[in-house]
Amino acid sequence: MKPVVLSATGYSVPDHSITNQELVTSFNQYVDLQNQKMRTNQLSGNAENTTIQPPESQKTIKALGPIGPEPIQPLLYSSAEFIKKASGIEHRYVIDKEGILDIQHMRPRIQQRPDHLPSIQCELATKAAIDALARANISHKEVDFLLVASSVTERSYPAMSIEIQHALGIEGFAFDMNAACASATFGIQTALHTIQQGNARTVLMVNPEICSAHVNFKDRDSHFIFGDACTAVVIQAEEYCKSQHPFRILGSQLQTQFSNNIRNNFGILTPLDSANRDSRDKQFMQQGRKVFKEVIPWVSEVVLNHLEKKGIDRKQLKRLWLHQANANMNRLIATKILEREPEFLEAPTILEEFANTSSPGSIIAFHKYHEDLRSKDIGLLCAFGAGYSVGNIILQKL
Ligand code: CO8
Repeated sequence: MKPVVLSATGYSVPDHSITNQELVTSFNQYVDLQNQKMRTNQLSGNAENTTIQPPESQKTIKALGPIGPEPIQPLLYSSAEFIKKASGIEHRYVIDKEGILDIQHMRPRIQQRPDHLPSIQCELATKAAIDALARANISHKEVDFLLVASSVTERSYPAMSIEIQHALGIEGFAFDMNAACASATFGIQTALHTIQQGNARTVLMVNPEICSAHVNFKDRDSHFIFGDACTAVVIQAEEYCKSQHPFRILGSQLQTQFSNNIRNNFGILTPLDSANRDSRDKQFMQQGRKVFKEVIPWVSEVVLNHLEKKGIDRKQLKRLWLHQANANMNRLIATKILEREPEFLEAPTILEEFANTSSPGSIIAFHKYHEDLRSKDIGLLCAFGAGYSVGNIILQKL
């Protein structure tokens, strides 16, 4: 088989960013407002008619008092300390800060662009792609295949990839694919096989994600989880590689297993169901604790099986570039794989700055922490998420 390398990566983020404290301050103001409205409704005897209901995910700390037939379920405050401790997240980049923090709105304010202008994902992807191409030391003319691999695309057709291909002036072909948070690893395997079959020499994969558009910023359990970003990866037949830090792809393995624990409903069919267009399930929903418990053993097992199949001992792993959803989850997965607690550089996290960006997460971790590895060092890029889906790519520095 033709040797194939991951030549270089790049990334881009939107201009706006939000700290945990900013997010929590706005969320808690929203909580105060809702609780005040519920209390007023109760006092005026309108409790049954109120349209303000606590989200299902919110639990009660205490009832506000014996002021109506039913105890009022007040919404609970969020906390920056909880967010940091439970997830490792401190900050996130977003496409629109003001709309998210406005307690009357609580979602990004963005307008549809006219057809002749680049779409938002195209803009993010183009920036990341230019960064990756420069690091790979190649021109867009050397790319034969442009692949978009991401959790969501802002439009189904024309494919985002074809728009991005056009914006970059790339010839050849392009298409979009989706494997949720694991998309980038599924994309790398797609690129690897396309190159090995002789259908491309150089592939440019981009992973544009506008996660903040799907987040329910009124939901205490998940309002802090996501950020927006895009990564780009150049994958090439080794003979064409001109980059300074190439990694040969030693193997790839993908696995999927159905689960409703991370879910979003109805997609492009949403406009057809006018009564439920704005219902909670049209945004990101998850049973976070269940995901945490189920995914850790599964991912570790898939990784260890893959290593065994390739005849690689876990002690040979110098670095794990894991999906970036939760720092505690990554520490536990790394501990199972390495059979000991990892040092920071053995399984680096980028959640502090970026939060969970879905498909770009493991690639951003790779991007920031790979240049120090030495020739022949082996690392593992592993992404996992909704589906469930997991993708492993074993890499060796040339
Ligand atoms: N502030 C203060 N307290 C809180 C908050 C908050 N914001 N939220 C919850 N709490 C409270 C709870 O009420 C609970 O209180 P009590 O103990 O009294 O019941 C307590 O904190 C503990 O709650 P949890 O058990 O829920 O907390 P965890 O420690 O489990 O942490 C996490 C919650 C961070 C969500 C954690 O479970 C987690 O990260 N799980 C893994 C999730 C994961 O990896 N999901 C993958 C999602 S990404 C993906 O697949 C891509 C999908 C496509 C993306 C599309 C873009 C949007």
